[in-house]
Amino acid sequence: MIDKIVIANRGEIALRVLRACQELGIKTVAVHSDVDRDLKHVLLADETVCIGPAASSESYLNIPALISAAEITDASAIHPGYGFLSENADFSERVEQSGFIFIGPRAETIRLMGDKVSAIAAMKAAGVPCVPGSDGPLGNDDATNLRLAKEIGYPIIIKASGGGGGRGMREVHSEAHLLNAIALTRSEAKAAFANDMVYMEKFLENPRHIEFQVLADEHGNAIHLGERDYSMQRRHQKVLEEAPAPGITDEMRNRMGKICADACIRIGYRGAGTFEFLFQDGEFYFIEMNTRIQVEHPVTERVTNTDLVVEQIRIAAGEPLSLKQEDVVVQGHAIECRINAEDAKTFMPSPGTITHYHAPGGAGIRMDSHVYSGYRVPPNYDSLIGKLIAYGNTRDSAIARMRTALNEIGIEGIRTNVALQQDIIDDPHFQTGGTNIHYLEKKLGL
Ligand code: MV4
Repeated sequence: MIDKIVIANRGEIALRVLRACQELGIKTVAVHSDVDRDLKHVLLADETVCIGPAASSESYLNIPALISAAEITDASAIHPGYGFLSENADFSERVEQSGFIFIGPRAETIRLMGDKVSAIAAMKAAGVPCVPGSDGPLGNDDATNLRLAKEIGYPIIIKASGGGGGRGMREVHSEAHLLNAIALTRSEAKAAFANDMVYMEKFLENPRHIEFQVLADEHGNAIHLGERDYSMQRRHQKVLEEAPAPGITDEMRNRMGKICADACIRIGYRGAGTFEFLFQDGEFYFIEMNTRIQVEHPVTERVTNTDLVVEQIRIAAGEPLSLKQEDVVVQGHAIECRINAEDAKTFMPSPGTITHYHAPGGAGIRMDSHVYSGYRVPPNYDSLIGKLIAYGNTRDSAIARMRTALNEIGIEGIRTNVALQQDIIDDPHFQTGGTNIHYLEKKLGL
């Protein structure tokens, strides 16, 4: 049913998708920009198509060029990876209208989840616990908004419905600042997202960020694959993720996972997805749903012994899920360190030629990376050059293996964040587990 896939992405995720295709006996088309001819997956793909110049807006975000690439290679499906067009409902729609399979949810689902007000309303109706808030968009009546905030109780947060991932939000700590904050967030949202809809939530001051992985097919089956903790972040950039989340009991996992899987069935979800929650004082609060495969999917794959990209492709081909909920067992512990080409002090990208590359190995180690000795990291894209995943029967064993692997990794010629990752792995609070979303920024003195 799917015999050739266009990989509409670059870097490590393009290589990850290519490997899944090869395993399934599916032919691959690598599309690339002018500066990406030497990407590892481009060298390994069955066919390649140059789709434009270095600027993403003219290549990896160029919808007509991507659809043309599928047409001229007679492909059957397009995998969007993460970032770029992966959560663009118009792209998904145009792919399907052109007669290709979009490996992801239906356009209407992407649209529903892209708009945070409609996403929260759908989840609330499906029985998912949400943050106490305005239950819909804020109107323009000042008295109503002041009363609403008082009822919810300060501090509150104003968020843009078109935002997400940390864009378009403003905390409000007292009544005196409320109306101005609403007006500011609204005008910023209008400029950034061409959508001035905003909503209000109780501001949770010290939450952890915990997300549940789900898979749903077109035959009414949906399962969850447990949760990940990705509280270790700096300026909304995740640095390290792990599965399972420290301190989450089997009872909590099963209860919340079932709520997410049931919600998938309720909204007619298809494909891989992630429910993002804030977790504070033992309670989960839904904030957003991601409709793509995520960067950190390998930690879930490792602890559940599954292949999420293979499942995505099978679902897109109309096949039923290859596992049932009772087949999913969360076993052991996995940690992922994102390896970035960046300056250790300024966090600015550090592109350039990798003169020497040596991947770590050994028991329980997986390195997902597209780089090799002699590869030049172009300055045009994000700075992720690899993901190092360590697995152990226990969290302590995963940490010990990660420490060994970080010490073994060899990347020369560019600057990386390996030393930062070593510092986190050796941090006593990280070792205890369960640090909140503010921990890393505080540690770094920001
Ligand atoms: C919040 C919050 C506190 N209370 N919502 C930021 C990213 C976006 N997905 C939602 N975000 C937040 N929403 C309420 N009601 C705090 C954040 C937040 C955050 C969340 C996850 C990871 C890092 C974060 C960093 C700053 C703020």
